[in-house]
Amino acid sequence: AKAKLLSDYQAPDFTIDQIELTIELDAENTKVTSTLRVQRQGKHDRPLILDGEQLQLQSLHIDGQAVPQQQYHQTDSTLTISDIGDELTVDIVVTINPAANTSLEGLYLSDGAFCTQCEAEGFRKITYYLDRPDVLARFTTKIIGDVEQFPFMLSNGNQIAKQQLADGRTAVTWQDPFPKPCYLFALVAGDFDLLEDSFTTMSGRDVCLQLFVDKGNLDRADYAMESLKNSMAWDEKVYGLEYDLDIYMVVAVDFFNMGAMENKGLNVFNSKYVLANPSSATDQDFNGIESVIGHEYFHNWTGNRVTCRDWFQLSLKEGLTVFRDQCFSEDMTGSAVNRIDDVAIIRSHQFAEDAGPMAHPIRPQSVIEMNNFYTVTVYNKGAEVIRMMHTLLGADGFRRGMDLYFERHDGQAVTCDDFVAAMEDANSFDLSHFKTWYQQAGTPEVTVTDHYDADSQTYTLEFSQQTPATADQADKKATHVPLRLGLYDSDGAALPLNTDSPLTDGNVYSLITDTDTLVFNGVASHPTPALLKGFSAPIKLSYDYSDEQLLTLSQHCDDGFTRWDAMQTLLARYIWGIADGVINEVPTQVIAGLVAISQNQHIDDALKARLLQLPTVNGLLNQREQIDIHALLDALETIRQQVAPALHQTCTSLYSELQQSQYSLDAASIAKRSLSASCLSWIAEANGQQADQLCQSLYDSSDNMTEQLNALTIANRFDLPCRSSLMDQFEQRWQDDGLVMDKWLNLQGCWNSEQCFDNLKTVEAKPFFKLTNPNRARSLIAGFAAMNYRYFHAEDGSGYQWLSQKIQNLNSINPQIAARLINPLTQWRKFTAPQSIQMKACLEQIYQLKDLSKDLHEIVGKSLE
Ligand code: HT7
Ligand code: ZN
Repeated sequence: AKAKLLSDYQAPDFTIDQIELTIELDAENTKVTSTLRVQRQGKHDRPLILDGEQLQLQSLHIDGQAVPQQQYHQTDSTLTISDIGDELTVDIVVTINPAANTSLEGLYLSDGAFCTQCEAEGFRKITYYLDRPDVLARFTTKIIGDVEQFPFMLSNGNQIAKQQLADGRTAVTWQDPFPKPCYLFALVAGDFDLLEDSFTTMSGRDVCLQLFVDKGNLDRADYAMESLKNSMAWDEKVYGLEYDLDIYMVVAVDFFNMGAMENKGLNVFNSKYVLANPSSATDQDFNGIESVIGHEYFHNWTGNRVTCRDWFQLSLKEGLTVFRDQCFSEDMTGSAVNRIDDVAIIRSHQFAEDAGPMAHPIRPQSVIEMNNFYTVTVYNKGAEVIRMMHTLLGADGFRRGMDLYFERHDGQAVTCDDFVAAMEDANSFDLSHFKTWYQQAGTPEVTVTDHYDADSQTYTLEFSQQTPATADQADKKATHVPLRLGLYDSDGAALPLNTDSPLTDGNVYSLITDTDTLVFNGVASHPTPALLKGFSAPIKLSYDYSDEQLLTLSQHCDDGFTRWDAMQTLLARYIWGIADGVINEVPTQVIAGLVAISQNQHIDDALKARLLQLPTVNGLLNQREQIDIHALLDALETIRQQVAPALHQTCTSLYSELQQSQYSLDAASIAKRSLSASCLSWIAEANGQQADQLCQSLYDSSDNMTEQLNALTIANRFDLPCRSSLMDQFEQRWQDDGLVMDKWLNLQGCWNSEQCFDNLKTVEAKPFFKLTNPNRARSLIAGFAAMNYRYFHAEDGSGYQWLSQKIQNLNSINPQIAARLINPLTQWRKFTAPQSIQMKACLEQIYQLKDLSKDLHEIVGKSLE
């Protein structure tokens, strides 16, 4: 397949301003009739080329006349109609087979319910159309089906008619008043339980809220509904944005490739991001629901009212909407740890992508399969880029920019440049240099050195920046890096920042050139600098901190992220020292620092839980090249064993203090459960027998999934004696509930045991494991390949072969999921031999597959280049 280039963008030759769809539901033979009102754009005589895949064309008419065969031409992916006028009505009838659609793109069946997924290019699997986001049409959709089987037949907008047909079927018609690209089209038909509520907007309109869930799941729908109402109120309060239709529907389905989809007025969700109650879902699941419900709701303005001109602009809606959902979650929980968790994703996943074979800027320049570009770079680094603009302009300036963006572009399909221009124009702020972030892949590396002059009481920071070459681009330019700074004395007290250089609000310094110097005056002694407070830019920062400075920052800094970052830096230093064989032991003052944190009553529980965690393997992998993975894993084990005895006593008493008699979902209770899990894991490291008893009794006595899963996770990680019986009890209790069994599958995947391969075989044969269900497949496969480092990287290559086999199976079932799950193999260049050689051999084998999907072809091809 050929790559498409951003630079080749051309406005469409034709537009469609109105589409009438009639969809007659049938599992194997759905009939789709469409009437398109088409207009030629500009003066040209080019033919109308519609997109379409896996469609059986039944008839084609223009302005009521059958089109003769010589006037049209079909390929696998297009329908070309020549010799047409400037304004025409095209009637098309096709048939499709939803039951055979395991790709979960287009119209498919999810456990008996019809459901669509059209972003990015799925509408072309439903009918012939101009399947591109800059063609905006008003949709009227008639759904015809058996009302007994499908009591709910839903589409975008408002229901305008319902009739019983002569043949006994029912027709329900929906009309969406807002013009939209076809990727926002949705249809759902099935039998559901319905939770209804309402929201009164700031202008006093009542909006009906409907949440459709699988039968019997109403007791798991309340939190999603609450989150939806909170999102609606938040967008009004923070951005003055009100919902625009009279009805907002959310449907939860079990078979879904991603988290959710923001179709206008009819969101379709992976049931994982809707269904939760305390006994079936963890605190983390509840968080996920709040953020995904918020995310899809916020898309109504950032994505739907203003959409993307082309798919290269995906970050226009995704980066911005992730930023908005992150701010929403921060406001809801009021906690610093949200930021830490967001940064952990960037460091463990996005930095890897930036350094790997699929590196791309947040606005990619070349794409083969669009589905491969729904990435942590476009989403999460994209959100960091928006956050940097927020940092530079301040909250009020950013809001002015958003207001201008909507004033200029409501109802349009636009580019990232249009967004930045609105921010610039609303604030008279020059972001032209900042725009490198949209053009350049790779993680900038900023190095800082300092110098203190006691005589003049000046403190000087010298900055230099450099972005390493990435797979897609060799030459890099300096970019605009906002660094939020702080200076601290040896007791950790914040010092005033006196400098002649301009700092923007909140002590933000802009590093713009390759090198620069910043001088602070009136500094009484050599301070400790904090150079990236709040992770103010998605960069790697290096400064040669002493252990004492890191301990000071971790104990006292007024920024939660910096405290966590300081501890992580300190621990990583000794993990690498041990892995490299340079040292054998962690210095006692580092261990004492951890103990001090565990005993510090002024640190809130949520932050303390994060401060007591060791750096993750993924995070560490992004700090070096050519890694001996087993040496790194051994070093992590060594450091755990050295630290655990010192933390044992405090963790034991903290653990018992943290036990709560009653379950509650407020932030303080969640923080207690989180810290209690950190403590339990240190106890397990120090004393397996004690942990065995604690896990067993926590599992037995707890009434909520968070604690039960904490017990199970620790039993599994440390392979405690209670593991097997707890896993069996869990299976007995939840075997009919796929969503809950995903947790169990994930634990089986990451079981660090010699029996793990035999165990995988047993687990794959379980009736609840289905490779066709993305949640099931992901839980087990990613549990193994992305979390079970010891056995995925087994010396004999058997871990790589296991993954490779799953990928080969998934290639024909669901290419999108196969392309996501192959990721750990594509990182082969990171590792030393023999791992790198074995991983590469698996990729080469996959590359030879007959019928390799476009998705895998692009990813595997690039990783072998
Ligand atoms: N805008 C959506 C992106 C998406 C998607 C969703 C579900 C299944 C397949 C998908 N492909 C692309 C999700 C979002 O960012 O809100
Ligand atoms: Zn999104």
